[in-house]
Amino acid sequence: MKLTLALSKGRIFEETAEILSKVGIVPQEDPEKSRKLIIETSNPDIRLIIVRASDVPTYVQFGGADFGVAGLDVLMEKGTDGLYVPYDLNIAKCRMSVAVREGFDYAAAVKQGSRLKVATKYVNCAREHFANKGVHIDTIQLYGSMELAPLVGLADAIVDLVSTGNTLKANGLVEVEPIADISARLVVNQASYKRKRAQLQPIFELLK
Ligand code: PRT
Ligand code: MG
Repeated sequence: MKLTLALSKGRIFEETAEILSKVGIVPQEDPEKSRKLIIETSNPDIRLIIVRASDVPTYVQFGGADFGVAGLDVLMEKGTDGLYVPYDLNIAKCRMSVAVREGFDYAAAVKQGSRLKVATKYVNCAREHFANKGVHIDTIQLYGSMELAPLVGLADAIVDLVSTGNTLKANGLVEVEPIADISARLVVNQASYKRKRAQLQPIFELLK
C-alpha cells in the first residue's frame, strides 16, 4: 500500500526532507522549483503532497494523505478533530507571542482594562489567550503580514509567530507576551493508523 505524506513548502518541507533523507527517503523534486503538487520519493511506497501549511490537518483528517507534518500553531487554531497526533517532531520551532508597536504601553493598557484591537491569523488562539487574562479584545482576521497592522493603526497588538525576532525589529514592534512554544507535530489519519500501522510505525520511529 502506498503512503501519502502531506507537507507544506518552506521550512516544514525542508526540515522533514532532511530527516527523511537520512534514512534514504529522498524527494524526487524540489517543491520550490517544481510546480508539481505530488512528489514521488526514492521509496516507491512513499509519496509527498505539497499543500498550504494550514491545510495539512484537513488533508490528513479526510484521508487525502495518510499522515502529515503540521505546526502546533495550526493545530491550536483549527483543533485536532479526527486526527491522531502522536509525536512532537521538534522541528520548525518558534513561539506564538503578542507584539505591539514600540512605545505602546501594553502593561498599562491591560491594567486599565482597555479594549484592545488584535490583528492575527490566529483568532481562536488570541481570543482564548486574552479571555484567560480577562482582557477584552476585538479581533481582526488577517492572512499575512500581521506586522503591518499596528504600524498603520489597524490594531493595537498582533498575535504572531516569532523565531529570531528580526521581523518584529525591522518593523518597530516589540514582543510583550509569549503565548506558546511552537514546533511541528506528526498528524495521522485515524483510519490509516489502523489499516497501515505496520507500514507507518517504522517511519514514525525514524521521524521521532
Ligand atoms: O505561507 P502560508 O500562508 O501557506 O503558510 P505559513 O506562512 O504558515 O507557512 P510557513 O511555511 O511560513 O510556516 C509553516 C510553519 O512553520 C508554521 O505553521 C509554524 O509552525 C512554523 N514556523 C516556525 C514559522 C516560523 N517559525 C516563523 N518564524 N512560521 C512562520 N514564521 C514567520 C512569522 O509568522 C513571522 O512573519 O516568520 C516571521 C518571523 O520570523 P523571525 O525570525 O523574523 O522572528
Ligand atoms: Mg509563510
